[in-house]
Amino acid sequence: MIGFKAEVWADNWFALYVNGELVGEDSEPITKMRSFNADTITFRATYPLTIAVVTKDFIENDSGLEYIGSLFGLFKVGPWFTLTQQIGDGGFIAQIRESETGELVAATSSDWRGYVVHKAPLNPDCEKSRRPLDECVSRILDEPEGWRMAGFDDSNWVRATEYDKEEIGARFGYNDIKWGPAAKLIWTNDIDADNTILWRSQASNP
Ligand SMILES: [Ca+2]
Ligand SMILES: [Ca+2]
Repeated sequence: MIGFKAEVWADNWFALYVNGELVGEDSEPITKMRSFNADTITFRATYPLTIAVVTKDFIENDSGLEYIGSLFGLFKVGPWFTLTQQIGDGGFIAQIRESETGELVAATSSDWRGYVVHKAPLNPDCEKSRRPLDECVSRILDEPEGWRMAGFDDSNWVRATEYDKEEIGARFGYNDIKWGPAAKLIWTNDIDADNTILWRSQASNP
């Protein structure tokens, strides 16, 4: 077993699995408003690493919207108030180093593959609806069996799309980590509607 250090920033939440085991998750709950913290997670594992991550963009319910019926995202004033109710967006970056040598062994990039299990709204014109659960359409899938394990076939999953800081609006905790040039901000090609994504990558002994 070797010691590793993973650094992760997610808009808004993540859970990290290595070789099928949960090694850590976002230290702030997804329900915390504007959760843009970075996390450092240490763990021990044996090469090759099968890295599996769940990322979630915050949504208030299956409509895919956030700040439903709220004023400036601060407090609820009633189901008729839709000023800041919106479709939020996601984003995610991670890098993993060997603890002892500091050598980078994994980093998010377009080589990562993703599978969207919660997509909403499919009809973005429902964004200011007063009845979003009735009017926004979602597509929700089960997690595929065994997707965190080494032998899982992810060849039909989509390749990640890389984004820059401005496109994702990466801030706060994002700036607390020294990201190596190999680590890219990723999501699928739809940062708005794709809310919960499963990600996979592999790392072998460098
Ligand atoms: Ca978000
Ligand atoms: Ca969203």
